[in-house]
Amino acid sequence: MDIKRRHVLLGSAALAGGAALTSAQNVQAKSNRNNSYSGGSLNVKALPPGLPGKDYTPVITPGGIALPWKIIDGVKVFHMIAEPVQHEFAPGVQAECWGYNGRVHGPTIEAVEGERIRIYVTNRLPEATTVHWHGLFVPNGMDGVGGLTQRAIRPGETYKYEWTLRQNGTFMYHSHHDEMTQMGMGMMGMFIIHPRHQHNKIDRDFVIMLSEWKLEPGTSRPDPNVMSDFNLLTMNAKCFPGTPALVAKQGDKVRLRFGNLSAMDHHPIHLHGYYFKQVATDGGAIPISAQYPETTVLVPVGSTRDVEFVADAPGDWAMHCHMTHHVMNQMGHGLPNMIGMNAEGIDEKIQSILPDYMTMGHTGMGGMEDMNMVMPKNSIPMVGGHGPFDYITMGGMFTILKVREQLDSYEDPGWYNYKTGKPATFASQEDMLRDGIKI
Ligand SMILES: [Cu+2]
Repeated sequence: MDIKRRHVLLGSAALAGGAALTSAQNVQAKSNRNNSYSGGSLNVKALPPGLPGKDYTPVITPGGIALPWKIIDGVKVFHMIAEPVQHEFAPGVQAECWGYNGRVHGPTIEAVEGERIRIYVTNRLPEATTVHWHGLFVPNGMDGVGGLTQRAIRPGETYKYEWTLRQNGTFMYHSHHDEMTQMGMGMMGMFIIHPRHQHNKIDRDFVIMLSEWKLEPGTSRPDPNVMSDFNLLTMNAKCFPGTPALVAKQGDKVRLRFGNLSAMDHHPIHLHGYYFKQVATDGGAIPISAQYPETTVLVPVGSTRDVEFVADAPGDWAMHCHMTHHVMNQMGHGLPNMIGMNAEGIDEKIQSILPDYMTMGHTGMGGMEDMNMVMPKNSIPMVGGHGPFDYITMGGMFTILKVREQLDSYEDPGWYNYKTGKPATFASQEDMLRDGIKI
């Protein structure tokens, strides 16, 4: 075979390969054509960078920030720094976690479909790391899986990821090297891609990452090695009473974008006072005909879920994971069951040996805040914080949607002032007599 012939053969093989790729891309493009999320060809031409206020309305990350960027020659450029971070989960409980750019979790990356982006990642951790762009259509070499698609970024090194965004929606990023340790230490964040043309105007667009941690009271670093006994359940790495409220004005259209990168748990997030519709997952938009009303959205590990509703009912509405152990803080798990136990006389007897002894939990856990317990260092009560009427006996994955008739700003407006819909209160004798309620 002469050299010319070989060239022809190589050329046609390349051509055939090229044709096959094109047809596979067509299939993918077709399969994504029915919704606003477009997959398909890797060879898309980049569009100019989108600008906040002009091309999109920025999302809100309660307790967090957006990752800053700059535009260099038409490319949106970000710089992430993986590093140890001193983080506060709630007043009184802190730990040295691992995060990005001085934050746990990392800042929210916000971009626009069609943009070309370049993300530098500098590693200031004591071990190698990578960043995986979860749910994103990337060229394979940008996928960030340590060992598989790249050499892991060693301490002190800076790597560069670059591609053109070919979809829109709610996505995530996280370490994909020594995942159990690095994700257990906090190395994750949300990645939002706005559509190039905004058809659906949202007034309040909240981003909430769900995750879970083990922080033994009295210690100063999360333990990523546990498999089931997590004791800090967080929204954007905060547990109640440290979670900032979500504030909306009556009539605002609200979107909640949840992501879940917990180690081992799915989270059914329940909103009081409303129903919502699930409008998208990280796989794409859900057609309107397939959306149905719900009051709880299950956010499985490794997934995102977008829900939308109109905030038409004013008040302070609880929003929380409905797994009861996920609305407890440290030390709420694995206690001996004392409910119904007769503690009379026991305290005095044991106090003769242990002066600080107090039997707890025999009437339930709701009164614990009154006990003036001496708390171990770096820990918080297993439930709650002070509310306007009483102690709120929830912790962990709990926050409050505050909807107000009037608002001058979206700063936390404080507790709801009941003009209508008065709170439940003592039943009067007259009421009970009238309704035949005997006590
Ligand atoms: Cu949960």
